[in-house]
Amino acid sequence: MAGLIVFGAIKLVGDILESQNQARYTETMIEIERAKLAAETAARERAEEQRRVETAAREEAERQRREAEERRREEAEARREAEQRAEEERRQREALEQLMRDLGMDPSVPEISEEEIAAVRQHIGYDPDKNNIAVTGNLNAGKSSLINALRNSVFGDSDYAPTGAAETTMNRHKYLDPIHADHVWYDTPGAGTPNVTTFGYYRAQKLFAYDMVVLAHESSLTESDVRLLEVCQVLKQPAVVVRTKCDMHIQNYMGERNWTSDRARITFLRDTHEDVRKFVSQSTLAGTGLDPHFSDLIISAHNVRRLVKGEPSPVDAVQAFVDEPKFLQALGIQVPSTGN
Ligand SMILES: Nc1nc2c(ncn2[C@@H]2O[C@H](COP(=O)(O)OP(=O)(O)O)[C@@H](O)[C@H]2O)c(=O)[nH]1
Ligand SMILES: [Mg+2]
Repeated sequence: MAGLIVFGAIKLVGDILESQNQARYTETMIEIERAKLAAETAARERAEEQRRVETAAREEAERQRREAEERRREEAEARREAEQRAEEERRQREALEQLMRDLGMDPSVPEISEEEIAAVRQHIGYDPDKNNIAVTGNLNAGKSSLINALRNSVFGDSDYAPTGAAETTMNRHKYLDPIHADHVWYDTPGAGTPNVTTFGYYRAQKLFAYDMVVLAHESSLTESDVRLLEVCQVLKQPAVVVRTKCDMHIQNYMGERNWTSDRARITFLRDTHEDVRKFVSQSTLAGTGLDPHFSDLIISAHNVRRLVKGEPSPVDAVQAFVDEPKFLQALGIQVPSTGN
């Protein structure tokens, strides 16, 4: 009996120990499982982190590659544009040099030296404090009449510029202006010099010495008028082209075609603008980088005088102002208020 009890006790102890072992074992196993899980999670997270780092590195490399490619593309584009610009400039230079040769200039030498300009200015009585403006154009173009009108000088005045067929200006003449004190006018002989190039003419007339040149012509523009303007443009000399005697031209349109003055005026103005458009469209300045556009200001000496005196425009279509206000503006003269 006692043996049974002892056995029972031993078994009980054994069972207890067994179950304790079992519990410890289970706990251990759980811990091992937990540790494994934690290790796996950590490994996964590390792998995940590693992937993130690699993806970021790949994306960064891709971004840098794209940026470099974009830079290369921009550089290539800039190179192409620079080449195109250089090519365009080369073409313009060649066209300009060709134009200069056509005008009688040598593109390889500076045209007129500072010394020559200074010497000529001294000779003609150039006034450095004033606007020195030369009026040039063919005989009978209306140059002297224009200079008288601008200064409101009338026949009989001591400084009246001689006009008319018999009164040709053989030499250059300087006229002070009592109305526009900061302007000096130079009447030029204007007779064409035969067998010289346009630049030869420009040089013989010493037009380079003036601050501005008024190129006066009377009826249609001619090739030589436009060429002279081109010399001024090439040399960057301010120039104003004027078509004089518009009253006479409109009167002629009326007489020849038996038209009303209104119709004659409209048609004359239209024809003149068409004439200029034709020259602009055929201009050899195209391609040289110089602007082929120019104005051919339509004026009469009578109206220039009226305007200078502050008189209003006549209402009659033959006499009414055309471009006279623009002409004065182009000369740097304040246009008087005329009340119309
Ligand atoms: N109807 C008219 N005749 C003018 C005008 N301007 C000049 N004339 C006349 O044209 C002729 C020549 O003018 P002139 O000034 O001597 O020309 P220049 O040789 O260029 O100096 C003269 O008989 C002037 O009276 C104008 O605007 N209208
Ligand atoms: Mg004259």
